[in-house]
Amino acid sequence: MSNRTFTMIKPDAMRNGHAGAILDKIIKAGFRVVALKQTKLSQEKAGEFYAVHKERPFYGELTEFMSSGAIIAAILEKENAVADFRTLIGATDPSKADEGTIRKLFATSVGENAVHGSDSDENAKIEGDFFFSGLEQY
Ligand code: FUP
Repeated sequence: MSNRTFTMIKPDAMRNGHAGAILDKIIKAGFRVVALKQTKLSQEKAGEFYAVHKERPFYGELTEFMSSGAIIAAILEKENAVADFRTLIGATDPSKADEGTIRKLFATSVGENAVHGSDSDENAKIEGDFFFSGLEQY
């Protein structure tokens, strides 16, 4: 187990002014920041990141939304990082997310759900390397 996961604070949460509160919750939950940056994806880059969803009906909307404004990308470290982070953010659909989770608190809809969290150790590594060079991961 790598003990690392990858997250993005999505454009909705950035626009709504929730980035600081979300980072605070993440750090207070015991995650160490390995790498962090603010950036903006082109629709092409967003499409590359979400290539696994290429055939899904929401792919166009997803890549348009994810390239609609600034995001914060980060690699996080903690024992059992992938599973614990997904517990912290809650269900993909915020209306189904548990009380106190980041998506319950800050997300607006299933499409604009405030944060991303990797779903496996393998994807955490791929996604972290998508945004950060080895030198930027400490
Ligand atoms: P998650 O792992 O919780 O981020 O969820 P998925 O990998 O299933 O979906 C990735 C992103 O696709 C979601 F964050 C939002 C978008 N999505 C939709 O817009 N509609 C859906 O029905 C499912 C996902």
